[in-house]
Amino acid sequence: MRPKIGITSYFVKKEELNRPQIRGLPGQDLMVSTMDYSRSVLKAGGLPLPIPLIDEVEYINEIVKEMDGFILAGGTDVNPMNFNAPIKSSLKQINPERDRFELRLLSEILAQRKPVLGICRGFQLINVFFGGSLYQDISENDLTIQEHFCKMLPKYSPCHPLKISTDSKLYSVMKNEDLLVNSFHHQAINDLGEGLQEFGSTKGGVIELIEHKDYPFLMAVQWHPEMMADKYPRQLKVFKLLIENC
Ligand SMILES: [Mn+2]
Repeated sequence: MRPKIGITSYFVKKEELNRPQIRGLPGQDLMVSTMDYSRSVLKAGGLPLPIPLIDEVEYINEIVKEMDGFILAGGTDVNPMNFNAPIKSSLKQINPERDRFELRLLSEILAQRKPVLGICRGFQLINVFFGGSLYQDISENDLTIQEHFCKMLPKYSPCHPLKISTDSKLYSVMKNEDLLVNSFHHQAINDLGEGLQEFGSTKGGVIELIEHKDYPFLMAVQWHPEMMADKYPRQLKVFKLLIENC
């Protein structure tokens, strides 16, 4: 039996959809999940199951019980109000409903001791969950001039190097400290959350790989391995690691 992997999705409100609508009818909210996550999970040996944003306690409890592991996926910015910071003009689109749902979901995932992998927004959300903070825009961090939102490149294309620690779980499967990763984020970790450990960062000091110190399997990456896995099969190991830990 393949482990069932719940994948969080975009919640696209009807107000955000411009006409002509691509799918659905006027007045309908949509759940959107990019195919790269599901394809990568399947290829890595898991059963991908994108999950809708339904912010109800019973639903959350049951979905966590039902799944063997979770991916907190990419998406819009995390609302700085979640870490008690004032909103700055550099902030891009936020979705408070998704923040609230995913923070509750993560809390239940941890309560039921299920393995979890965070990607991009998921990486940032995990940090905020544990009491950490974010740079609302990476330019606030004047350590780096490196571009981290490489929209001028194809989705799979390496954008910057990353050094990972030999003590990390990821190193145990990658067998290499030096990775080249894509990059589609403009927020970044500032203060690290309680219990989290940094296991990889750029030369400029941008944190891109974290794990929880005590929890059985909680790993998060700032880049998008699901977009790279086809062209760079080594990136599939990120998903294999999650699945091995289910
Ligand atoms: Mn980056």
